[in-house]
Amino acid sequence: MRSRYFLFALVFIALHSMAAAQSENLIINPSNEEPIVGGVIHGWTMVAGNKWTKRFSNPSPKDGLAYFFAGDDGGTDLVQVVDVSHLASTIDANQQVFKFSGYVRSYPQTPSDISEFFVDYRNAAGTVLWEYHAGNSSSASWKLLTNTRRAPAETRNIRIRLRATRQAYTGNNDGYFDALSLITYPCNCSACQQCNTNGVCMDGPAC
Ligand SMILES: [Ca+2]
Ligand SMILES: [Ca+2]
Repeated sequence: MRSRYFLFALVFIALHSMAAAQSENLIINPSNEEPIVGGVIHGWTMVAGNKWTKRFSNPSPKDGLAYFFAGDDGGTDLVQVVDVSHLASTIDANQQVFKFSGYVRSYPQTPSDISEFFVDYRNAAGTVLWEYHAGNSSSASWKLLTNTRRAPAETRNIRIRLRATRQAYTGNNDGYFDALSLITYPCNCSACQQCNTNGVCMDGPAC
């Protein structure tokens, strides 16, 4: 019996340390599930367009009850800036990895509207040091777009932009977004290894 308790304790410790190594989702309101108050989507800023809201159906959400929808508006950007300055020491040592992921899809129509993600790694002055950009205009299903990247040294915040672009002159802008995630973890390479730009430990000459 004692050995069984010991095993439980080991499993608990292992799960706990895995959770500690990888962060929670750093994005606020990542799936557009929080209530919209006074026209504001909590955690997000409308940089272009002023009709961003929730959409609930036709098509169904990827996650939860709602997703990000730009409304009856042409070209639009919804933005959130994630502060990562508390990780400056491991970022500047080229050891901090970020994994972004999110889902996009469009309404089935011709021409079909476009969804794009921009993930901008920026220094304290707001200069973009590196950018992930991926988009989609196919309507078949929710499509996962993801990127894993070692943050460039001097990164202090990560700006996430959702850009929906309507292809017809009028009507709804049907580039949709849902289930976003940004997590972070240290590379944890051995002493002779280096963390490459994809966040993978590679043997150095001393290994
Ligand atoms: Ca959702
Ligand atoms: Ca449309």
